[in-house]
Amino acid sequence: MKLRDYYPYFEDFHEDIKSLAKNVSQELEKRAREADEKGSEEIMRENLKMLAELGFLGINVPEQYGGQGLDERSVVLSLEEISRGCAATAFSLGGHYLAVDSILIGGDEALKQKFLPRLAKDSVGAFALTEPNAGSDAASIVTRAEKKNGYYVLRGEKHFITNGSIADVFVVFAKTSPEKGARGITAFVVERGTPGLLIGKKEEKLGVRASPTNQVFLDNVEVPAENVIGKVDEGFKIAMQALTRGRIGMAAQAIGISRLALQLAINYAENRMQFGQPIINQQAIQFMLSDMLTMLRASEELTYKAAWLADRKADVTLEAAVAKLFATEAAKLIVDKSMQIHGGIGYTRDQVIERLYRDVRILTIAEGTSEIQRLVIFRNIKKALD
Ligand code: COS
Repeated sequence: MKLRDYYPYFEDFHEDIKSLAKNVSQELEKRAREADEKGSEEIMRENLKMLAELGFLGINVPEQYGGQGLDERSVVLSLEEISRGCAATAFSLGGHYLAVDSILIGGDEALKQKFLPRLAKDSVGAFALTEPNAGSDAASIVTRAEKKNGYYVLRGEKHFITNGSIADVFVVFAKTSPEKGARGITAFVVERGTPGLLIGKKEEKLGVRASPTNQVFLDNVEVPAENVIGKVDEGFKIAMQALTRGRIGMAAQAIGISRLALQLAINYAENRMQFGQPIINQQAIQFMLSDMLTMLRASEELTYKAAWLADRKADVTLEAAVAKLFATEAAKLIVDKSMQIHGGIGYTRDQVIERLYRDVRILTIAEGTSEIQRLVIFRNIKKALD
């Protein structure tokens, strides 16, 4: 099926992006099981290297900084296809994009020139906002940044940092004016190897196990003032804007997982014989499959539309939240139904659906829980009805 025949949001070149991403996804799929079982950082490094060589790390970085200069729709199609082959790799790529987007959104020319070419080529990014006591309430972070002789000295502790152990470039959010709440947060770029930047324990996760998640400690890390992203005290908005794009990407990851779960369910139902015939002949199974496709179509529509609006430079805070909420919750249901169709065998490690069941669970939590998406939607609800 050609995208353009079905959705008005795409142009011809998007077809090429999708097929390139599909090809690389097939490669990633070959080691997805091993990566999951071992929780392998090494495989993730190799996967990201492969993606880097094909230009995916810099997909939305303008060509003048060494990237591909493509759009949000290309990001969506890439994440969707990659997630279908290896959800953990798409999750790490999404973490990288949050760092890239923070610099794209808030960085001045000098900062973009300093970091984007590396991030577009082969450096992996991480986005360090969350802290032990600041998850959904992101403005309550307590990591401090104090200015001293042309440097900012960062002190604090970050938690659940995607790519922590493999990132070369960290976007770190810290309080510069603690008394000012959300209006007192600044974004910094911190390079791996900077004294005092310490990577802590790797979390043993339920799913997306090959995507490393770490604690990150900032023990009096001296960051040059030129590494401030945008203006001092204005970092919270950069975080929110980067997360808005990230949420469209999360919705895309949900689509990739949903599509695979549906495909696996159809294949299984066509081949599984019970009561003398394939179970796909049973109306109960047919109805489940129909519901799954309906949810998938709705997820696609919301996600592609949000990306298309983002490419038109519209404010997509609301659309990103709607797409993320719907697509990730739908993915959870779709994967669950697929497992139900698989029956007992689906509950075993032998089946891909067992991995998807674990991988999908993070999507309604990361980059803003479903409850945070509802909060964002509610705050925009009147505007939506104008
Ligand atoms: N785009 C641009 N600016 C935004 C914004 C957005 N999407 N959301 C908020 N802002 C701005 C507000 O306009 C406000 O600006 P002013 O000070 O100029 O008025 C400022 O940021 C503070 O916003 P607000 O008062 O809404 O902040 P809250 O503390 O209420 O937090 C939520 C808002 C809950 C939406 C935010 O904390 C959030 O998204 N939390 C989830 C964090 C998350 O996704 N974590 C995942 C971990 S990172 S992988």
